[in-house]
Order: sequence, then C-alpha cells, then structure tokens
Amino acid sequence: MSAADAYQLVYNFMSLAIAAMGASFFFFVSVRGSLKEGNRMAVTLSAVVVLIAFYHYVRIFDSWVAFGTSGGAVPFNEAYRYVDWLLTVPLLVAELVLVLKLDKKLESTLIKRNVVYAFLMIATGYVGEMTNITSVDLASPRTIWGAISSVFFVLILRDLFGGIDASIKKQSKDIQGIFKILRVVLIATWGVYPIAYLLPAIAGNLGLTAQDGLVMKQIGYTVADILAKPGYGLLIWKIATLKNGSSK
Ligand SMILES: *C/C=C(C)/C=C/C=C(C)/C=C/C1=C(C)CCCC1(C)C
Repeated sequence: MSAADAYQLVYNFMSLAIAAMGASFFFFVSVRGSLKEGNRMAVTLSAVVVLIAFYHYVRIFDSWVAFGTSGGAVPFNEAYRYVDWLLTVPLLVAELVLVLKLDKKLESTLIKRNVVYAFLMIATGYVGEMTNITSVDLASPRTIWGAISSVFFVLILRDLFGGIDASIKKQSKDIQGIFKILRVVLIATWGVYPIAYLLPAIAGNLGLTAQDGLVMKQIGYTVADILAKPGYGLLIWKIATLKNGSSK
C-alpha cells in the first residue's frame, strides 16, 4: 500500500468514527426520556461516553491530518485516545453494572473497584504505547507494559463475567439473553485493543511492513471504539427498555 493510500484509509475510518459518535449521541439523548426514571442512568452514560468520544475523534482526526500533510514531521498525538479511554472505560463499566440494578452494595463495590482497574490498565498501557513501536522484540518495554496493563484487563473481565453471574440468573429470560450478547460484544471488541496495540511491534514477525502495523493499529482502535461505544450503548438501551416493561 502506498503511503498516500494508507493515510487515506485511516482518515476515512476516523471520519466514520466522528459520524458514529455524533449520531449516536443524538439517538441516546432522544430515547432516554421514554425510559422510567430508574432505568435512565445507563443510557444517559452512553450519551456522555459518545459525546466525549465525539470530541476526541475531532481532535484525533485533526492530529492525523497534521501528521499526514506534514509528511510525518508533526507526530500523530496518540494521547487523545488514552485520555478518552481514561474517561470512557470506567463509564462503560458503570453502565453495565447500573443497567442490571444489582443490590446497592455490590453495585458500589464493582464500580469503585473497576474504576481503579480501568485507570491502571489505561495508564500502564499508555507508558507502553509511548515506547519504540518498531521493535519486534517480545521482551521490549512495549510488550512488558502491555502485559502489566493486561493484568488489569483480566481483573475487569473477571468482575464483569464472574462477579455478577449470580445476579444475572435472577433477571428475566429476555434480559439474560441480551446480557449474554452484550458480554460477547464486550470481550470481542475490548479484546481488539491489546491486539491492535501489539501489531506495530510484531508486524515484522508477521511479514508486514512497519506502515501496515501502524495502519492496522489505528483502524483496529477506531473500529473497536465504534463497536464498544455506540454499538454497546445500543445493547444497554435494549436492556433498559426490557427493564422498563418489567417490574424488576
Ligand atoms: C471506548 C474505549 C474502550 C472500550 C477502550 C478499551 C481499551 C482497552 C481494553 C485497552 C487495553 C490494553 C491492554 C489490555 C494492553 C495493551 C494496552 C491497552 C491499553 C491497549
């Protein structure tokens, strides 16, 4: 792929992300009013998440354009993504916990603990992201920080899968069904981030160029963000509407 094509491809995905975040913001804001008071919070958080992401994608897009038009002299600012995740990942965890209406004590424990895990996952990942990306050495700082970050990732998944299993079984059949889909979406989309993160470091081992590694990383992060924020928010909304119709 020529450098111009690679630039254009990432540019198009980032542009799509701006559209997806902006459109889903209006959607979540417009549907939240038809939910009962107690079911609204999770959908409100979805709106907040996509609004934060909308703003960051505008900045990400600008930074990509500056990087591309300067022929790489102006570096692309990856920090926008990490600041975005620092804010949105705890909110996404909170959405999932809130929409289930677990008992208050479990709810507050899960939210507090996972906010800390999410913070540590993103912060340690950022340190790794800032290291030399063309290294193919698996013992490089990038992989070591990535591994540390992954420990917190596993702790979050353990809570969202194991920690609330007993409460899920008390929910209606419909909700259990959607919840299963939600968890698959969560693991499939959140799982893309560590893979995308590693691609620049292992591109050489996979027979790809350094440019391919960078392009695939940017597209991986962008597509995962679209699925993990607007896509996930739609499933949360679906659960909230099911809850709306039931007494639980
Ligand atoms: C909307 C943004 C979301 C859901 C972002 C999620 C990000 C992750 C799950 C990132 C995880 C990482 C690892 C598990 C290891 C390597 C470093 C990270 C930060 C990419």
